[in-house]
Amino acid sequence: MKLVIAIVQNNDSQALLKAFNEHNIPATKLSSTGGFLRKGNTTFLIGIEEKDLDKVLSLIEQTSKTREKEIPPISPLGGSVEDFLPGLRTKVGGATVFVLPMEFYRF
Ligand code: 2BA
Repeated sequence: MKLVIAIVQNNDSQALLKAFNEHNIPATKLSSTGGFLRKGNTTFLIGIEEKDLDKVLSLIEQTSKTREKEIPPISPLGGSVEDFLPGLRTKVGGATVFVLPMEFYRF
């Protein structure tokens, strides 16, 4: 068996949890804090058979991988921020994943 430890951004955690539930992947969700930025993130513990590993990694990638997003046009001046910062984009998401060999017991 394998233990997958996946650290994702809080914003992606609900979509990932939904995907795990839809695919009958057992998961435990923990609130965690990044040691460098000291911001909240979410850590999932997933205990699975080796045959399900690719599916789990693919779900994490689909919901949480780093991608670019347009910053919403909000301006204190009343106009659109895009008027003076056209096409402003930022990176969101990202997953750090560890896969460990595991022995599984349930008491
Ligand atoms: P990421 O590398 O995408 O890491 C996101 C979060 O994943 C980290 O949050 C940490 O909670 C976890 N993580 C990443 N690598 C890990 C590892 N090898 N072992 C255990 N947990 C790990 P933060 O620590 O708050 O880091 C946030 C972001 O700051 C990192 O994004 C990276 O881009 C940057 N960063 C982290 N440490 C850095 C350093 N020493 N110097 C420069 N940048 C750093």
